[in-house]
Amino acid sequence: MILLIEDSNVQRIKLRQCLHEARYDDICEFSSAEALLAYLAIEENAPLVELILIDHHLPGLSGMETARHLKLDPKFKDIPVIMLTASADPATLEQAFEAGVNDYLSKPVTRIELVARMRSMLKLKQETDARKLRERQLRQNTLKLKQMNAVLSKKEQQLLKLTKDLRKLSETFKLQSQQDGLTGLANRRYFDYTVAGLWAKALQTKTPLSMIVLDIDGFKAYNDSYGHAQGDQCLTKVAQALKDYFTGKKGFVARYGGEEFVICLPTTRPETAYQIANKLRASIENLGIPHENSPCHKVVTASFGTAHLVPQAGESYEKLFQEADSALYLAKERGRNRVEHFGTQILVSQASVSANYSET
Ligand code: GH3
Ligand code: MG
Ligand code: MG
Ligand code: MG
Repeated sequence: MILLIEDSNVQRIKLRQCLHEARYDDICEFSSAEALLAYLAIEENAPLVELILIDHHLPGLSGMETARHLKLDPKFKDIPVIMLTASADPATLEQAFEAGVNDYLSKPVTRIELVARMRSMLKLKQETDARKLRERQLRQNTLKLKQMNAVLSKKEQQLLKLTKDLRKLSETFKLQSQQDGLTGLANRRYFDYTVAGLWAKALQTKTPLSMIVLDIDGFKAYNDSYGHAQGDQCLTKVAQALKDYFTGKKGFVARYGGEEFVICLPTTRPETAYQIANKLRASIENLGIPHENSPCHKVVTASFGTAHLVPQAGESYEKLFQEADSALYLAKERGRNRVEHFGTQILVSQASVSANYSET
């Protein structure tokens, strides 16, 4: 839409005629700047305006003053203004351009000149509008991108935390699947897994393996006398004594089940395994846990069986365990709170075990 502001009816009709001839039909006419401003003040009108043709000499606000007024308002500042003036003296024109007038036409206006100026102004307006639209879209896209980035980085952080939590959980599960809940020692399952590995390695390197099995004496009676909860505490203390002994030493300790524990010692001589078992036996006795109804003592004790072999193809670590278990059975039979070795390799009595064995 083109706005035409001209106070002279004659001029207005002439201009309208020119515009129609040039196929500009969407024209809105005013006879004063005030009427124009009132029209523009209605919000929905301004976006429709493509060009303003304004006479310089008007009653009230002049064309130049109106241009200044419009250019100060962000809503109208991009509407091209062509001023129609009878006096084209340089000083007036300079003022007009300073005020924000985009172009001028000298009166009397010719159709050719009018159309040429209008075309270039309308082209400029279209380009300005297109650029503003692109800028607006760019701003919106940048904003969207920023929002998406923020969401993404939040999601990324959540994912990282989730991964960390999952890893922690999986470590906890792994530990739980390997540990005995009461004593914190390796459980039977992890014992089987680890000892199978130690056995395979010993078989490959043709090195010996020793095993110690121990079982608390009269533990049923202990539970009966002191209660199951205290029985648990007793198991924990015995397990701790085993852990303490093996801290910094080779030897894989596990709770085999109930009040029975097992230790696997790679590359260890039978005498050494026997001596270690005796030290463990003494340290359990020395815990001094009262056991009034023990079948062999007044404190908690344990019986031990040891066994030793160099793994052979076709055998399994269960053989070694069974031999150590048989020796344990013998220790129970022979009065408890003692160590027996499977087979005949060790014919040392407890009394003759010297404290100077090297534990290798
Ligand atoms: P022995 O000297 O021949 O080994 O006799 P014992 O009484 O120690 O052996 P027995 O096999 O008769 O009893 C073992 C007891 O150990 C029975 C069982 O209730 C108890 N026990 C097994 N596991 C646990 C446990 O986790 N906590 C407690 N408090 N007791 C347990
Ligand atoms: Mg006039
Ligand atoms: Mg027992
Ligand atoms: Mg038992």
